[in-house]
Amino acid sequence: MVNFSLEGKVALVTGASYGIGFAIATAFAKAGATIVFNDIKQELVDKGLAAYEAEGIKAHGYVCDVTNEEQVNAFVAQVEKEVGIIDILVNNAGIIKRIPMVEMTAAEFRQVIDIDLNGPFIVSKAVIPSMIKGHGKIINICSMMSELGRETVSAYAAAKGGLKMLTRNIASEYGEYNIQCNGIGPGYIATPQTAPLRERQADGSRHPFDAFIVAKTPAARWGTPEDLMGPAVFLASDASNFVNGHVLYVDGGILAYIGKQP
Ligand code: NAP
Ligand code: GCO
Repeated sequence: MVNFSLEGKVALVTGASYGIGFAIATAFAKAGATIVFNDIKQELVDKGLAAYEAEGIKAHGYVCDVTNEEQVNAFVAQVEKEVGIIDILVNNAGIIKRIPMVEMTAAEFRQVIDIDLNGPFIVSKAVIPSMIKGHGKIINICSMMSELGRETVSAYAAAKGGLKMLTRNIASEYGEYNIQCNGIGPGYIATPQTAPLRERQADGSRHPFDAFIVAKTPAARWGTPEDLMGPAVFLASDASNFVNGHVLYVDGGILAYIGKQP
């Protein structure tokens, strides 16, 4: 029988006070997992805890910046002591800066790389030693920009392209220890991160990018965080124990589609 259950598992989802991480963690909880999440501000951790409680989920929230190796190591040790060994890690925390490359400072570029690529490296490195003793699942939240570029997102695309290859490398290096590392590549999902791309124009019309994405998506809609729940539970469960180094695109078909003739 195929096993999609997460009963008895401890799942850490980084940056999961809201947005995609919150939806994935909620799905994991409904599948039986104990939820651990972090954010960089206590007020957001508190807001997240309240949001999980409203869903009937008793989550464990911690303040931790994924780019700070000392903080991450202390955080993981604290979770292992207070909650248990982490069976499932979702590297979800991430930012984007939409700036034309020639106008982006090196510091801005480095900040995106630090959170979106160095962060997953640091957190994965902290949890793998305990996973090696048993079994582990690592899911990296990649992007359309793991495969495609577009104007103003050079740092983000470089980070998410790198995250795809980090996913493949963790799969290659630790697969023999029964650790599976895969990616989820969401399409365009309606969250705070993409709100600027969907806001109404001054004249009340739709944002041009909003109309563009809907035309580019065979499903003819933006995705929702809920669209990612099933794929995430699949990759976190024993049902995917022979899936390794794969990036599962959950994009409504964007990557398969040349786009509607204007
Ligand atoms: P979001 O709404 O902006 O949420 C991002 C989360 O990451 C927030 O909770 C944020 O906390 C947290 N975070 C940022 N920097 C952090 C750090 N240094 N340490 C710990 N937490 C940190 O984004 P989202 O749309 O849910 O996206 C989640 C992930 O999916 C990101 O990796 C994003 O790149 C990826 N993704 C999004 C889409 C999309 O269309 N939305 C598509 C593909 C991939 P604060 O609020 O405190 O900053
Ligand atoms: C953008 C968007 C995208 C999405 C996502 C697509 O500005 O193009 O923010 O990057 O966030 O990554 O998969």
